[in-house]
Amino acid sequence: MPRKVALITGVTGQDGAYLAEYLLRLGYQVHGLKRRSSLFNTNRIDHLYQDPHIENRNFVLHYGDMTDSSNLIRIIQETQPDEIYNLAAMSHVKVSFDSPEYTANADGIGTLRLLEAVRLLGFANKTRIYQASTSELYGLVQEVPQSEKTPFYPRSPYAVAKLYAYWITVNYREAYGIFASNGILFNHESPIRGETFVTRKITMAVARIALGMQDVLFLGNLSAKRDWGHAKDYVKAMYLILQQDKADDFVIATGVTTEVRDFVRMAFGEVGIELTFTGEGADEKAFVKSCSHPEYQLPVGKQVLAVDKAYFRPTEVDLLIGDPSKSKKVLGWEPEYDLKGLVKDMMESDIHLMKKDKYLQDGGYRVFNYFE
Ligand code: NAP
Ligand code: G4F
Repeated sequence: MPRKVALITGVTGQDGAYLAEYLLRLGYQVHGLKRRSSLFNTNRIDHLYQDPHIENRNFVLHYGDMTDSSNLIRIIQETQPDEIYNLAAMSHVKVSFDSPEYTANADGIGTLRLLEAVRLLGFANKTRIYQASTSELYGLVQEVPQSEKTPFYPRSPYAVAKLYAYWITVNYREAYGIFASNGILFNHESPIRGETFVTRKITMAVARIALGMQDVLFLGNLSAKRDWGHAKDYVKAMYLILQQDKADDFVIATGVTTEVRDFVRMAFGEVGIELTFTGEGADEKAFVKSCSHPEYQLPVGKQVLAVDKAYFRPTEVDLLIGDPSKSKKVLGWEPEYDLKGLVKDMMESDIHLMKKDKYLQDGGYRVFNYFE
């Protein structure tokens, strides 16, 4: 059997890294689209890197950008992929309010460029396309829990751009018969989650606070609720979506929702620190109530959390909770991690990383990366 060829846009991101690893393990040749940047942006995939002089290598990176049609056409023509996973996006909801036009271009029109490239190259019957759609499409939710049938109500430039990407994917499927599917993924996190998303911001700060390297964690809306899963489980769903007989759209979620505030509690809990919360809204604070871990002892009553209104969004998504029944039934997808397992995985990793950071701060020197 010739090995299957996959092209992943956004290969340097959280999901791109896990998906590349997963597909390589399945025997795929994986091509990844990466952006040129003035500093290396390949930390998450450095362990997969293969020297260009290796013959017949199975992991190849190409410079490109979702805002550049000609490079997408060239890369697709050169690589002739059986499957494209379109994960590239300006993926930060709050930042999309600051860069709405760029977000629309990269996340919305970028998806159109990819679909058009496949069509123009005559690959409509060869190449299957996975589109990274999002639970942010539900925004001001019209139904609880949210399923494939729930109407969308996007609440940010990011979500509106992704709404275009969702529908243009459906349209190319219906108009040209392209195998193009949307995965409507609810929030998924991991030890390699971007450091400005709330879960990773929390686990990194808790690790630093426990080690005496940070004083207080500043967050925005603590009452927002999210359905958080583990990215390792979610990339398996992406793969399954492209292995079906028929292109279709699927919700991928755990079906459990949790407040940001409770994620904070759970993360501190992993280092044996119990908190008490006082106040409301922008005046809410959290203090150390007790410390049960011998290594992480903080003074009882120490403030560790405050709210900073700068992190509030002009329009917020208050509650997300997905109904994954269709993906469980049709794809046979079952997540391995629950929220407790996710928080534990992230906390262990960040404690490990911060201990090394502390070692460096204390004058030590050691080269390390996320996957050590
Ligand atoms: P991420 O960590 O932010 O990764 C985004 C990737 O896209 C990075 O590789 C980034 O490159 C690349 N990228 C950004 N703009 C680009 C452009 N103009 N051209 C080419 N590449 C570009 O996001 P993620 O968490 O892995 O999410 C993957 C996809 O799923 C995204 O489309 C996201 O919107 C969507 N999604 C994520 C979640 C979630 O909870 N994680 C849920 C639903 C949907 P750099 O490394 O150079 O920045
Ligand atoms: O971690 P977040 O930034 O993720 P958000 O906005 O839900 O978006 C993520 O998940 C989407 C899927 O639903 C993806 F499509 C998207 O690409 C991204 O991966 O924020 C989660 C919640 C929000 O309600 C936010 O207001 O946490 C709240 N929050 C409170 N304090 C904060 C903070 N978010 C961030 N980033 N930083 C804070 O300090």
